[in-house]
Amino acid sequence: MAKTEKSKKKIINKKAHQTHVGIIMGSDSDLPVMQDAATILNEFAIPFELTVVSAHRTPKRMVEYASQAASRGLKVIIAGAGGAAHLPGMIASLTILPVIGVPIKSSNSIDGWDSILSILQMPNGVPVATVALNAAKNAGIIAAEIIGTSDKTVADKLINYKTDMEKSVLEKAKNLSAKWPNNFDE
Ligand code: RP5
Repeated sequence: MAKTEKSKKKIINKKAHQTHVGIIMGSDSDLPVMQDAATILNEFAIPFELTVVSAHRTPKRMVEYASQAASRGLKVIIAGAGGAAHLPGMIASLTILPVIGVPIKSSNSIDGWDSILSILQMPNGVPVATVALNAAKNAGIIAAEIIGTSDKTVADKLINYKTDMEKSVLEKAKNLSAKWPNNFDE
């Protein structure tokens, strides 16, 4: 292999090791929901990777992804799927990394409960931290909170995020009280 090719490969590998969160989904049709996790991780400047891994259509890829995740330097996996949503649970069965599951209301969902229960009702010993239906943003925030336990920069960003959220709600309450006075805020 030429020297430049070798060093290019080194740079790519180094980059892969810096990735802290793996966002995976059963199909690219899950992306409109799952991209909310990517957006919030970008806000917190947390490096992530995003790809399709299907429990049913690419079972070998799923086993490989889960088995290599920790040694590749990932700290958390966010897994989203719809319908018979086996991806998060199967990933959790193959890694000791925390797995956050995002139930998705997809084309093969009856009403979303199928996805929720497939991800939520895991047996003892193999937990999946399950967020609400389509709540990929919250999955991203939990991932950031996990990273934030050992990364002060991320922890500080989370504190700012929560402070901004509080300010915005207090502002809304203030605006409402101008038209709808309440004894609590008097
Ligand atoms: C699930 O089936 C995927 O996670 C997706 O939510 C759903 C539909 O997939 P496509 O048929 O759109 O590829 O495995």
